[in-house]
Amino acid sequence: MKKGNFYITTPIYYPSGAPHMGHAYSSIIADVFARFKRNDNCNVYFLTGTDEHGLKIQKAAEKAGLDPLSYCNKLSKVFKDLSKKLNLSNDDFIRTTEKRHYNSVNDLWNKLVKSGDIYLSKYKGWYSVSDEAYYNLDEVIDKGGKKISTFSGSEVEWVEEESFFFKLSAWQKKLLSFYEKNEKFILPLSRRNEVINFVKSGLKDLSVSRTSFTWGIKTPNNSKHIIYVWLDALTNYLSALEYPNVEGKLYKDFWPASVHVIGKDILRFHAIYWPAFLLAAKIKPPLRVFGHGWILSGDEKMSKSKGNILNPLEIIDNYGIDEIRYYLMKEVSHGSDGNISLNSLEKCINSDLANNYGNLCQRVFSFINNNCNGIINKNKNLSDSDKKIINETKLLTKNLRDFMDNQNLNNYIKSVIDISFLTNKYINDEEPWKLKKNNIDKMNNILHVALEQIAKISILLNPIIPLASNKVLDALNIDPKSRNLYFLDGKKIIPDKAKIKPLDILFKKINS
Ligand code: ME8
Repeated sequence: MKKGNFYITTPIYYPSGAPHMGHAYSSIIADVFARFKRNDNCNVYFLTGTDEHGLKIQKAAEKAGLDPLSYCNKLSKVFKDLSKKLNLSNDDFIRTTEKRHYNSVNDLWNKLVKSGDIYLSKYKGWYSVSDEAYYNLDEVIDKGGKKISTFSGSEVEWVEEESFFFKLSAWQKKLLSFYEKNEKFILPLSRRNEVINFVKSGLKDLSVSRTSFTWGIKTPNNSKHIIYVWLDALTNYLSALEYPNVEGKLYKDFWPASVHVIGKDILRFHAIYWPAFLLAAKIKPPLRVFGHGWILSGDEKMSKSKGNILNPLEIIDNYGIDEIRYYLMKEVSHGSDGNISLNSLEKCINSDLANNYGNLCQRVFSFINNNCNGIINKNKNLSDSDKKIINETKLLTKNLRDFMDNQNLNNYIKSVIDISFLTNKYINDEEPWKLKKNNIDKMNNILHVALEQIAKISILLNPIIPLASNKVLDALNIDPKSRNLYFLDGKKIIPDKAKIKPLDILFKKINS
């Protein structure tokens, strides 16, 4: 019996240039939660994809000398390839140029028209093509002769054109009461406060169509208008579930979404506009929006326009995908921004992966393979120190599900790596190699406890470093179907007679 359904999404990426670490970061976070929930026996649907309409993409295509669709076909593939390279376990990859998405956007638009939430008027104000966002007059400043958004730092242009509007102002009170009723709709809590303050300060109606360019989805009843790219893009989360077929299995199982993982720069769209559109269309809003911080290079957001990009593909080729996944998840604090560098990446690989988890596995496996023919029989009487490490591990694992349910990945990893550290210490203190001649029963128990510890740590690290942890679990002869979190409820993983296979070095230490 599955425990429940869990629908998790990444932002769909603008294929307006090469992918960078920020993209990799958003995707890996979502993948870790998806894998954890699968290991916890949930029915998981994990979605990623590309956001292909709007002026930003139209301009990128023009610059590349291609028509927009050919351009998107080419660039969307780059992002799809990246998802493989990042070892994402996504169940679907959606493109907003697909027919299924058009059907879904048209239906949502029609619902908003029908509910009386859309009206025709004229937009006059600032627009940032790079953010695909409208900004209020008080959000724009003059900098070096250019008009800049104070929110994002990107350049804005003055726009005056006929436009359909969504009555966002009418949703202010309803949104505030929605946030109040759903305390964990926005995590971390600091971001929730940001959003609530913004909504309290007053919401203006939102322009939801453009007439000055053509690359997008036409409004159903007026082909002069292109649907605002954010209304188009956000709907991808429904399109992938075959919306408007609300009687279909995918939609029934997975809507409302469990978590939209996003970067803090796109919080307004997900935490204000999206629930307002959905409430207006009488569709349940998602259960959670998790806004992670930025990856910084120096003190600036890493982005193409700033030219301070660490290329994820190059780094993966040089260091390995598990290493990058671990580093990004461990070192960058999830609520706030984090600086990354090759130097701290190397330190992290050495300290946590090579010297801690890798070393633990290697020393226990080599000893058992070299001295016990790969077989360890557990005996009855566990010593006090055996019992102590088992109990300490129980304490460290107590809150793990809770951490993951609240997207507190930093504390999760810290607890797991502490278990590995404790287990190394236990082996150092117990010195099983000294017991081979005189107390083989005690030695066997220590090694058996060590194997059980390694199995637990490997299952817990599996969502973060799937390749290495699966190598260890293979060498422990643990069936892929049994690599789940039942041990958190007291189930043993390693049989009393444990047979292991040889294990290659997991992580090479980097000498710099
Ligand atoms: O925003 N650090 O797409 P996108 C951390 N198409 N995260 C970063 C980052 C950085 N330096 N730079 C970007 C879009 N990101 C829209 C999404 S969803 C319906 C539509 C994150 O390709 C950014 O915060 O510009 C966002 O979550 C994601 O990468 C995609 O950015």
